[in-house]
Amino acid sequence: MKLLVLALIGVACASQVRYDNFKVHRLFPQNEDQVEALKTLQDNGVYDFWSDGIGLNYTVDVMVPPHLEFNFQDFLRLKSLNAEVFVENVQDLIDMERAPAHPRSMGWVDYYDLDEIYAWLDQLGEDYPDVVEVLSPGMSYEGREIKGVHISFSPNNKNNMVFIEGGIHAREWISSAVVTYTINEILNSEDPDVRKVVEEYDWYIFPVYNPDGFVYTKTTNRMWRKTRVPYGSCFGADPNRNFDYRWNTVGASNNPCSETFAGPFAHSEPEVDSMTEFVSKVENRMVAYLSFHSYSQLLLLPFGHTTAHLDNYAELREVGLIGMEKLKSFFGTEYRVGNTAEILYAAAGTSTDWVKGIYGTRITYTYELRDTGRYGFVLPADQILPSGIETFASVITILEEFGKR
Ligand code: 0X9
Ligand code: ZN
Repeated sequence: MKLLVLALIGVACASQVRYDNFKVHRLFPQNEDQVEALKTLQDNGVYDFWSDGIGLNYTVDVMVPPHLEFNFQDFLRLKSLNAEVFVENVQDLIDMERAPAHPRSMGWVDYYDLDEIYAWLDQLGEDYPDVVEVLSPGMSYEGREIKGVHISFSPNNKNNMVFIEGGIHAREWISSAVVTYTINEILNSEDPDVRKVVEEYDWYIFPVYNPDGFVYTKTTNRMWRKTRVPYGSCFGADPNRNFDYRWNTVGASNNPCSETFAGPFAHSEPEVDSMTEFVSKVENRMVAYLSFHSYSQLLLLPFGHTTAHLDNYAELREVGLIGMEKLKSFFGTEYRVGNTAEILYAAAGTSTDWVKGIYGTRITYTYELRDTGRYGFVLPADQILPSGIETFASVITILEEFGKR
């Protein structure tokens, strides 16, 4: 309890602490060995013990953050402790105290609608007025905003900017979910190693690059990939073939009915046009550009039009491998690392190729998130949190590694 109070006081001035998916477990120690183990656990300060007394005649309530849930379960098993989940999501309790701002609170236990994601972004702007600026530099064909956040902990970080884009392909829901998870961790992680890294950077983060397509996957066709611009009898160009670098030279189609239709000309899609315009205004401050897709568990390096190892391929690969080791350390998820054309297929006109090709940004990666095909694009919601945890950690490791070089 004391810890929690201190934590709350500590950050109250800066912003609200959030407890999304923090569970409270109620434990029933039945022998002295279990009591001693719990006391030791309390002493090491990792978990927040909501109840102060630990003894044979007491129940013990412990709050567990989502990223430590697995460790905690191990502990329970090791000590044969009887337990039940007492509170499923602490943030829900906190939200119930306040008037609900939007229908569902973001918790990474489910895939959310565009309105919910945008309401959450707006709420962040209100909750963190000194740190979060809500932006909507982009516009979709059907007139939806492409909303994102600029997170800045210090004006000194201005020229150390990381740009993150998710949801460029509509059906790849896990991408938008991992990107919102990333925003949440940047703002709320209490891990000192994470804080050190995130607070050294300025962040521009857009979880839903293709909002028309995203909405269409919710209302009409779960498997929609492209934009929703009408082209004759078919709809949509592939936004990730529409960028103006080696546009439509390989791995793209001239057929508007194809899933990889490059569009009638580069930047024909309003989403790509407006967002590239925005990137061109901030690119001089950009050190990294990360694009999130699914699926296949790959970390892709430019370029997509050639298997040649161009630019800083070697360091991107080296650091990428270190990042993927970190990613694997949580749940054993394995990624392959390499040039797009080499380990996936040739594809020109992608966002990261454009950034690397036109601006030469040093750190440029495309993630193909979970899984390897068992569920494909329809990744079960219970994989959102583990995907978020492992992916975010790898991003931090990658930035840390580049920082050392
Ligand atoms: O084909 C794509 O656009 C991406 N794969 S997906 O299954 N998500 O559609 C791969 C893009 C490769 N990226 C770069 N060349 N940068
Ligand atoms: Zn994709």
